Amino acid sequence: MSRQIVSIVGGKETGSATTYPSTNPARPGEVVAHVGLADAGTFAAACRTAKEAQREWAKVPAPVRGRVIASIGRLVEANAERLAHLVTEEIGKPYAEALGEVREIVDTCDFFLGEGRRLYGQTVPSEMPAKNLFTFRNPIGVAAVVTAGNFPVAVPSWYLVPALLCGNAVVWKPAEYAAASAHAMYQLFVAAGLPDGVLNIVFADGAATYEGLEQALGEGSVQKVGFTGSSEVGRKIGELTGRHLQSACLELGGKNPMVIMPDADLDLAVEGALFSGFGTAGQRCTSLGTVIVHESVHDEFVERFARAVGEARIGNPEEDVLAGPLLDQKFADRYEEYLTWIQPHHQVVSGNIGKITEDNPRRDFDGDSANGGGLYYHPVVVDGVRPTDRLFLEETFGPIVGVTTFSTLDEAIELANLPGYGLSSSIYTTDPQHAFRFREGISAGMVSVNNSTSGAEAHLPFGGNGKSGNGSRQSGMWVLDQFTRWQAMNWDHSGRLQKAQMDVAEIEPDLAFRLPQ
Ligand code: UN1
Repeated sequence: MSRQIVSIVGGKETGSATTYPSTNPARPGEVVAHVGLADAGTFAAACRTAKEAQREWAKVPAPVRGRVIASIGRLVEANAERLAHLVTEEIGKPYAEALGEVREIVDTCDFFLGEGRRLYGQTVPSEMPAKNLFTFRNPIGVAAVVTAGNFPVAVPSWYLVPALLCGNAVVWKPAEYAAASAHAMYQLFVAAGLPDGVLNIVFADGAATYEGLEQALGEGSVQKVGFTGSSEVGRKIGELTGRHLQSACLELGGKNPMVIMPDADLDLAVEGALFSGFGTAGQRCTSLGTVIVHESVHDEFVERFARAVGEARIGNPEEDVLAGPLLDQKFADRYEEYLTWIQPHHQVVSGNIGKITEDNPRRDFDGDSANGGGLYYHPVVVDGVRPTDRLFLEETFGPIVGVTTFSTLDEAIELANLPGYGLSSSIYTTDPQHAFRFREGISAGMVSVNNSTSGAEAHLPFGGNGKSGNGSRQSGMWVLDQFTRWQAMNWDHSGRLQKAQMDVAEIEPDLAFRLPQ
């Protein structure tokens, strides 16, 4: 069933300049939603509307805002299956994973509903008598949130929930190809009682969003930009916000390494590599990039890994499959380009590559492959990857994993850091010393031991370094620093002017004192 959806600003549907068809990647002929795209002016106007609404929203006591977050969680829970089916229909994420993604919104609400009753500031002793010091967390104002479509609802909730809880208004620009899922989530949020204008959803293409954002920043109607997407666009957003003396919250790509030590449980490592590399068809920013396996277990690991990949079910995302189709045609096109990075010195150990079709079939495949078919691709494992290869150095969003070898842990850590990203990482080992040495040496914001590179829990800090982000962190209590600014207050009730650093009592020590011999 195809829907017509448009941006909603201040509680009202807006007009749109053009229409974008968001299609089902399992059956690209099927339009999930006709999405009206707004222009830059609409985006900037949404930020002005949000600015207006934010004043009143900030006055609502934080515990009451926390109750709204609690209601959002309940509404999402009560609509979980519907929302998850829509996510599966629109971006091809296997249903079990889509349901997990919806669960992540509820987890985020569960965490932040209590924060409404904390949102702690501090009382701090003063250096002078009859004077008290305090800190307060103030909302920042308006957050413009621009999100990708591989996690069309969970990742946006990491921004939206804490931003709203802290007393900010939000203008949310989701990915066009995941617009119907975003629109459904918007409806659940407003059903919880958010006043008009506190949460606004704007569908727009990248160029209009950038222009609208530039205008809004110039007008002073945006105080924080949250962005999840590519490193390339992240740089542009970082530059733009920097010019306006703001620091964006940037969550970008990854080339996430998995190190396999000679002491690893190889069955566990194979299972971890399979899910890390090919779950969500390799389209998580936390997906596995390169397996860095010790030379002594390389042959055995590669053989078992290739077998597991060969046996994995790819197909209809409504069924019990490891992966469904790629998110959208533009991702399929880009992925086909990554396949051209495979060189003569590489060995593809996983079988066929490219799109699954009647002429390029896959065992047990039950997806639609006739007449152009769904955007299904063979999962690819490339052995013999070298540190100078593009396949080793650059993110390859999609179902392709490289394999390389090492001889010492130091060398493995160096290889793991070489591409210059720093989102997630993993090590398989049974030796705690290896685990902690790896943790210390790896540049990534997240480290898994004997677990997938993907699958971070919603109440730990999520975020990257290097090309994966600017050090900002989402989730849990750490994200509060993105959506609030600390304010320091001092209150002198002595009835006179006490000058800091000058009118301070001195206690003279006897610094020449020594213990008797
Ligand atoms: C992303 O791909 O942008 O840790 C986020 C994970 C998920 C989130 C991924 N919880 O894999």
